[in-house]
Amino acid sequence: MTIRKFQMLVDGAWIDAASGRTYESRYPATGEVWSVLPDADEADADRAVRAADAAFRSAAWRGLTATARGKLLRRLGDLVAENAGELAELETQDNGKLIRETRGQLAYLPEFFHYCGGLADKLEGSTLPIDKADMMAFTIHEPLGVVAAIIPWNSPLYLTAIKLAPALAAGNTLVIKPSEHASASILRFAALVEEAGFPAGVVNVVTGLGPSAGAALTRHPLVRRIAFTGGPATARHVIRASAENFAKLSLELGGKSANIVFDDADLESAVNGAVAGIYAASGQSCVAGSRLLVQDGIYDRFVAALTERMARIRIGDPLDPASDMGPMATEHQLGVVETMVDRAREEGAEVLAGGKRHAGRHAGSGGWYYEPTLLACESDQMDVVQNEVFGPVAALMRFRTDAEALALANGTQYALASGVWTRDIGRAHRFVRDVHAGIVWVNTYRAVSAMAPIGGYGASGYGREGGIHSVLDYTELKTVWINLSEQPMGDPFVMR
Ligand code: TXE
Repeated sequence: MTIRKFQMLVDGAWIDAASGRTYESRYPATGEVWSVLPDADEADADRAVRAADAAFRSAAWRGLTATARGKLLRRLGDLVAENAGELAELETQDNGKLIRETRGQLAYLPEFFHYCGGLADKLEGSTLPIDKADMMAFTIHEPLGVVAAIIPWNSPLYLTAIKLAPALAAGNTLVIKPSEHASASILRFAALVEEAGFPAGVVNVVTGLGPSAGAALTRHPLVRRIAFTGGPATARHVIRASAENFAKLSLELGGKSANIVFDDADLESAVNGAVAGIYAASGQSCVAGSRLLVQDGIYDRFVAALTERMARIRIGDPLDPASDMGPMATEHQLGVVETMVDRAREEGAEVLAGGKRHAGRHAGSGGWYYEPTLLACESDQMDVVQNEVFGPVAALMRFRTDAEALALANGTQYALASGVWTRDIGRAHRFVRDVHAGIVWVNTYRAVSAMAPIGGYGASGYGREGGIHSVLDYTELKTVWINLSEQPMGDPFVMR
């Protein structure tokens, strides 16, 4: 395999790390090194934030009308569409996600830029019907300044687009820190940002490790907003960093989402929904339906149909469009999956399918494959029922009543997504009302759109990405008061 060398983008220049240090990234299907990237540290992060801050204040960016910003975003969306094939291949090479999935994501990705581009000049403030005589008051949405976008490895371009498009629509500038395991597609994307015509410094990309480059970025005094997707442990570092610079935060931290199948569900749809929820993307998805709660009456038929469907999942090279499931993105993550399944066995889980590594297509070459795994769990206190695996492992539980299903669904620290499979509209709506989750899918799973917010409660984080509000979330609200009176201002010691 020929090794590709990448540089990072700071202030319109493609550069190496100031220290000259690099790190390697591996192809998850074989474990071979395929790329070398700049290992940025505090000095590089500082340079990038200063460039973004200067760009934020520059006439080249601040002087643009919101309409002009919107046009740039739409042009960027067009460029992403034109280069979708190359971007998808780079991402698959980097994180081992199926080419079918990355191509699908890339085909949709331009919508984020088109949608937010359209919103750029529609961020209207309001005139307040103020209850004070001779006063007029109104609000203005202003950009915040430099945004630090911290991206994980599982869906680099999608998770970048959902941050960058609203941030730029609102007039901010960015420094993006991709995951050290998957930076290549974001670097290629950054070249398209330049090609679209965004001024130098508006979008910067700093590659490097979390504790060095990532930490330096999130605590930088000039950063005004941090958009983070990753795990809860890292999120705690990010929250602490924001205590230094008072940056506004949005955190998307994954989940332990319940996919709930009732007796009256359409069996085929529910089985496909379960597979889509936990085995698509090898379970490396924030919204993975990693808990399968199945009602007593349909349980045996559901398990039989699901295990039969699982046996037909084709595990293989992610670059092969015929593969259904690829490897884990990192060797570390493979270890996490193995450890959690072993612990589940010790805690009494019954392995109904999978439960071990898989050789993949490159047998003996060290690819990081794990079999689609189904674990029947008796107690909801088991580690695998309570904590995110971030792999192709479903914890299966049986329930009898609606109340029991709801108690199980709401019984973890996470609250990102949930799926409900039923043909009873009243039951579906009761769940929508009562389930503790930021997203509820009824008779479908993993549907996403530029127009639909994503985000959770509790340990799944806070803030929402996607939709109209995501753009407003990258703004500061200014309130303006104008005294219309011709009289001089009176008593200075009382509130007006
Ligand atoms: O993520 P990290 P990891 C979950 C999943 C997984 C676990 C750990 O359960 O097993 O998190 O994965 C950067 N300051 N999710 O370790 O560390 C890091 O370089 C600032 C769920 O890979 O959270 C990367 O760019 N940044 C999730 C980003 O944070 C730091 C997706 C995310 O890495 C940093 C991924 C620091 N101190 C994992 N340390 C989801 N919500 O979908 C690291 N980073």
